[in-house]
Amino acid sequence: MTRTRIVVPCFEEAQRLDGEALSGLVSREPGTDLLLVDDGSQDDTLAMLRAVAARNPDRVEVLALARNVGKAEAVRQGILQALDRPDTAYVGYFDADLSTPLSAVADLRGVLEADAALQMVFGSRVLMAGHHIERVALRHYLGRIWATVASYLVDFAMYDTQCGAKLFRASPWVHSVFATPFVSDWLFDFEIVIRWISLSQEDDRPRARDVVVEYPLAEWVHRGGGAVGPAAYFHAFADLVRLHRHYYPATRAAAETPARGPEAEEPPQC
Ligand SMILES: Nc1nc2c(ncn2[C@@H]2O[C@H](COP(=O)(O)OP(=O)(O)OP(=O)(O)O)[C@@H](O)[C@H]2O)c(=O)[nH]1
Ligand SMILES: [Mg+2]
Repeated sequence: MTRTRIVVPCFEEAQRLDGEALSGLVSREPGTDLLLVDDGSQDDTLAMLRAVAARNPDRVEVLALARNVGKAEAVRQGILQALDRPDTAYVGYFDADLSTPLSAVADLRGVLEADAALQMVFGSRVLMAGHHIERVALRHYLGRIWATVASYLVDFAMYDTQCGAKLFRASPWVHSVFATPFVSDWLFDFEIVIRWISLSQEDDRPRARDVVVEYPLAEWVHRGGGAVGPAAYFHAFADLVRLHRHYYPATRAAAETPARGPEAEEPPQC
């Protein structure tokens, strides 16, 4: 059976970790395994992760990083380890606070299963009828402004780049996106898209807009108690400058390149 492997990056999460929920996912979903990454925490996080793995030895593994490297690098190292396993069909990451419930893993996988052309599905926090989305208002509005800027920069519409629930097809293309460290930390979710666009100038992969989709989550609840404070917005701005320096103008040119294949051809003249 092929596997879905979910990376959960954890930094000083001893107060928020829900071992029952993590174990619950692997009992409920025989095709989904967890890769819990301790990002050099000084609290009891690592011991708690190891306890979850001990209860589910074949389904949960722990990657213990010796020092704190930040979420982007912790996720990247976890994803690379998951992609190393030959039976991994899908790989993704979910935030440790489980603001996105783990039941969403199956929903996101369903999107990739339904369309073999898709490479990435991003959970999106869209408040709409029938969906339970609880966000802090200020963060929601700042997120909307950022998503508008980000959409402009990559030349296609995205609603929510920052949600900590994403799933990818375990393909060589996706592997190449995670192969080297990100230049950003707070904006690495967005850098994933930028990188795809940049790499599409070097090989024959399809355009990002044809392989990335967003999925409106059924539930997302702000948990609080995390490390995101006002300083995060300054870090994000510095990341944006770094992204611009590192990837522009290659990304701009690639984003504006017409699609390959029949749909890219000139429409017939009549
Ligand atoms: N802040 C932070 N988070 C990390 C780091 N390494 C891994 N993470 C994990 O990244 C995920 C998201 O963390 P944050 O971006 O800080 O957001 P948050 O902690 O959910 O903050 P809130 O939105 O206030 O709940 C969590 O699973 C963290 O444990 C790190 O160095 N710093
Ligand atoms: Mg959170």
